[in-house]
Amino acid sequence: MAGEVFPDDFVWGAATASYQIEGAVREDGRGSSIWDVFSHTPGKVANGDTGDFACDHYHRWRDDVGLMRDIALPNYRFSLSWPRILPLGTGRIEQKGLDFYDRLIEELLENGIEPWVTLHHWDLPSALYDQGGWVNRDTCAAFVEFTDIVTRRYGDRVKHWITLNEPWCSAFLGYVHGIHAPGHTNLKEGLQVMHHLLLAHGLAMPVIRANVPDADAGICLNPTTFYPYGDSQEDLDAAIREDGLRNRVWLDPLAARGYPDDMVDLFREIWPEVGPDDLEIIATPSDFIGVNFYNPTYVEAGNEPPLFSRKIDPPNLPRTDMGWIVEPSALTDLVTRIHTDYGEIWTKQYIFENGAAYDDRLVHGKVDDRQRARYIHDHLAALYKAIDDGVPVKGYFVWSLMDNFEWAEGYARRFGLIYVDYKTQQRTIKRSGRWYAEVVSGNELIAPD
Ligand code: IFM
Repeated sequence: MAGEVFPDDFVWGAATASYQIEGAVREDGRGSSIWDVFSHTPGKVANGDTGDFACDHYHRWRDDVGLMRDIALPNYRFSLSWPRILPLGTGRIEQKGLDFYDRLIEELLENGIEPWVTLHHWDLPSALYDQGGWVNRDTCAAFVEFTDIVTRRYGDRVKHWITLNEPWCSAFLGYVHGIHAPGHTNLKEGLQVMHHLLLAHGLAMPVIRANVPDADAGICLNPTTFYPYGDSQEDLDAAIREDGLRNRVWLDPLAARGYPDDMVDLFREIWPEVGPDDLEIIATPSDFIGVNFYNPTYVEAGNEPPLFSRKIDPPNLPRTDMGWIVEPSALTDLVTRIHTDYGEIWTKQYIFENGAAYDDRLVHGKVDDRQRARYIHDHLAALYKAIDDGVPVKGYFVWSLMDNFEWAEGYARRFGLIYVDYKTQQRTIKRSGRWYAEVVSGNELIAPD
């Protein structure tokens, strides 16, 4: 397929997150985060990898902005490290932490690159975790304090604000499945964390508006499309339950519909404490809904509580290095569904993350990652189809700008448009990075090979 010309104002970008790229975890007064503790706990991260050095972006930020310019990147999404700015989560501000992002923002703007800032991409200050972390309602107030400080400081230059990245991961991977920090396995806690994250988002929105009146602000979720594996009613019901916990428990309250009845019923015994005004706060209007998408999920009916479903990967579909199935049409289905079901609430969707991990090799100074370019191409084609059908998707960010610390998978999984040699910290623009630069510059989808 060729010839897909995107709308003139379409936003093209690439994304990263603080703990995944910065390193310098003990420099300039930065406090500890739950990911420092988790990654240093034996057995939690593949190969014992940690974010201690990561891509050393804290020192190489200027060169990294240069690389963004080399691939003609007009927009860059990154997150702020909360413990770099508030080492204890609240109270004392670390000036050097604030200065770091000032320099980065200035450099981006001088190079014509628009900053898109995520306030919280999982690196919660350990001091807050010690007081209960996201299970403790007070963490919402701490998040508001952090939001206030950074939006006052950068709001004259940063206009795009994303409150939270993928709160489903913080709540369920972090507190229920135990595979992300802080590594708990407690469903009741996970549900309370879900509610507090939504509440923190709702409380932060008016603060962003007050400090940055012309802000474009919202939250970024990782919803996905669930397909029943078979034709039975049981498989369909299992898909509906999965959709409830991954998609509707987030989207419905944000869209002022409250928590979905089927989920409240399913988890009745352990449903979180919800204050009298909480749902109204969570439903504070936002400017967009951010969507991170990698793969759909197929499910059939199963025996395991609480969702009584089993995930099945159809054997005919290709997979990335993460083992995730590749099915781009699911992205068309997802953004179309969000528009159909929630279109009167959000008239803008942004794809804030999409991309793939492949086993890249640096050979004679080159990385020939045509599989990644193909993955991105096919997802952009799927997105174009939805846009052409009237779905208001206004932008697309590749995950990721560069290879980085892939959480529990450590450095073994590479998602970047730019290859990072972690021993030398040398960067090499991959074939996909050069191809993406051409797409962005022409505002048109071109064949990757
Ligand atoms: O690396 C992560 C990112 O931090 C959040 N979204 C998914 C990516 C790939 O797993």
